Amino acid sequence: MSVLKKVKRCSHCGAILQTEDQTKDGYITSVILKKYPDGVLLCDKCFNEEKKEDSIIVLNDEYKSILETIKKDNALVVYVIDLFSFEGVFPSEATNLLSGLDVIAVANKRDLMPKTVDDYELISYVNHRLRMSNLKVKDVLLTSTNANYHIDELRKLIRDNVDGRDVYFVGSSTSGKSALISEILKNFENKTNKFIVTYTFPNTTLRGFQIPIGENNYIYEVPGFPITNSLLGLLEKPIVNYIVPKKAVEDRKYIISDKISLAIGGLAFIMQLTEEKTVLHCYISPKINIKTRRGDSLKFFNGILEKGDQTNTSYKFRNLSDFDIYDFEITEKGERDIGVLGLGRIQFKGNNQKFRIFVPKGVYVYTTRAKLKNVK
Ligand SMILES: Nc1nc2c(ncn2[C@@H]2O[C@H](COP(=O)(O)OP(=O)(O)OP(=O)(O)O)[C@@H](O)[C@H]2O)c(=O)[nH]1
Ligand SMILES: [Mg+2]
Repeated sequence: MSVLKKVKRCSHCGAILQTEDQTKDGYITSVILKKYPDGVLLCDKCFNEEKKEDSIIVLNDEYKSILETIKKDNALVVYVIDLFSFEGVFPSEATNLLSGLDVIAVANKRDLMPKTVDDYELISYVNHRLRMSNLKVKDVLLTSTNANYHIDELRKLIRDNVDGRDVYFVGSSTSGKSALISEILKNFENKTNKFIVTYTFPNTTLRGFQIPIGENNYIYEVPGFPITNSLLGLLEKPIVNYIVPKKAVEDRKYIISDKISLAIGGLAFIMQLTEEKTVLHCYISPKINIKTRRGDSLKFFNGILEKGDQTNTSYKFRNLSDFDIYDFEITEKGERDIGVLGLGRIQFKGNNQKFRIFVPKGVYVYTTRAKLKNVK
């Protein structure tokens, strides 16, 4: 009897999928092919390219022009990082343009991280992430504007390093630059005969405050990097209020396996493709419901999307087709994080797991060494 079999192709480049030769077109890991015989599949090459593209933030010319001005000015850079929503805030275009300048890295929103974790551990993590950028970091400081934490220290660090130069606060939008500057100004004595004014950056239409700190030097707040790869930049305002925690997030613990998957509201969905159980520690705003379900997992997540609870789903992402799908193969041992930019992070012990993760289209999802080493 003759046998007719449909040939599977990569949905992106069209190459015929094959599992034998990694160097040839259409190569795909066999476990993915077996697990999803009917799914839409990408060859490994297209899959990896897609992943890279999604994490890139494109800076417009006006923005680049500001960074060039900072470079020419040989200014002191205060690089503000949102400690809660951290990865993906280093657009390489920006760090390249700022390379060589003195940088003070300020990891803000310390109050959202657990109190039980010591600063040393957090600083070591921030240093680890900064090493991957080209920045010449002179010091790292953890701050919180809400808890008035290390504001005096920041003032002092700037004073000790300014050396008559201009100071530019840069960082992604919503990292807390304005909040930090206004805290600093609470104890600020203007010893110059100039005023604080709004200022248009040269060759751009972008504006910020100009604060005189010496006869010839100023503090400037640079408009934030766009956060179009974060849920904070992609979701509608009311739901952003639910995903941004108001205080330190507590660990919420769940077990998943190839039979049990996990939904984080209607905003992210995690399936495991390998069998052994994994304990997931979710550091996500308590206002977002986290649920696990055994069995037909996609139906489960689809059900959540269809229900459309306004506190846990976005009207912009209501169908599975509105989600990007990533497969992560965890090859490292030890504590790892999976992060969904803007939503939070999920910590687990690396054990050769393969995860399939659904996130709203365009959102950056990543895996790194865990931000916190010890999970209780
Ligand atoms: N929990 C917490 N929230 C903070 C902290 N600092 C700032 N925020 C909040 O973060 C949000 C953004 O703060 P902004 O100071 O406006 O951020 P920005 O970096 O100036 O943003 P752009 O001007 O858009 O680039 C606001 O809702 C602040 O209340 C902090 O230390 N802890
Ligand atoms: Mg601002």
